[in-house]
Amino acid sequence: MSQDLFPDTLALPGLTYLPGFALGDEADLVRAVLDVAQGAAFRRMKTPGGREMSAAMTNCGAAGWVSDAKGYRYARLDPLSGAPWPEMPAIFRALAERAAAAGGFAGFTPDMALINRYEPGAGMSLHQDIDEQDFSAPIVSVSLGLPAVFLWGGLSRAEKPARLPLNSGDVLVWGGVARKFFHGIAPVKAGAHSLTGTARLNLTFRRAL
Ligand SMILES: O=C(O)CCC(=O)C(=O)O
Ligand SMILES: [Mn+2]
Repeated sequence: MSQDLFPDTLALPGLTYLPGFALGDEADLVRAVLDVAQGAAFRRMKTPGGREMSAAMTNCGAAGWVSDAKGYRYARLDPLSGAPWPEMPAIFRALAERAAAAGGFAGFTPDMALINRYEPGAGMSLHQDIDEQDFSAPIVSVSLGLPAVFLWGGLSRAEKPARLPLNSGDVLVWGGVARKFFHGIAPVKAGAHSLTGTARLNLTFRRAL
């Protein structure tokens, strides 16, 4: 069932919250993440300013999101191995397409997924997803493992973000006028989850190329 976050206002259209949408696929999704990580290890990238990000990342699909001294970008090859990123698991693509359709973006097919791994204390500061070629495509974001608080701002960094608690199996879809809204993840609290242990995993599906 889809649920509009702020049904009484037009202030934040474009974000669809699908609580528990991926619950039936949780175990298979986590297994697929481990498969991807066999081919392209999780690593903590550096911002262009030289700061190590707190979330560890890897990618699958036609390109991977990377960050280093040269900036943020999509790369067809994994800079760690020099090889293409692992293929996107079929279960990833199927879930992303179903969720996008449920969020009003029927026909969306991701060409990559960025996978974030948050250990306790790790988070993601407010940012926009703006390195992709095609902003008509939405972002589909899947949460697995430890809970987190999603921060949902606006078009300007100054806007105070709303706080949306996310649990394992929850999916968010945002696009259209909200495609470039600032968002982030508050530092993840320590805990244990039967499938992911001490971590939260996030799959972010995009049309990057
Ligand atoms: O972990 C999340 O839920 C959000 C991740 C995110 O915004 C990103 O990878 O760009
Ligand atoms: Mn993002």
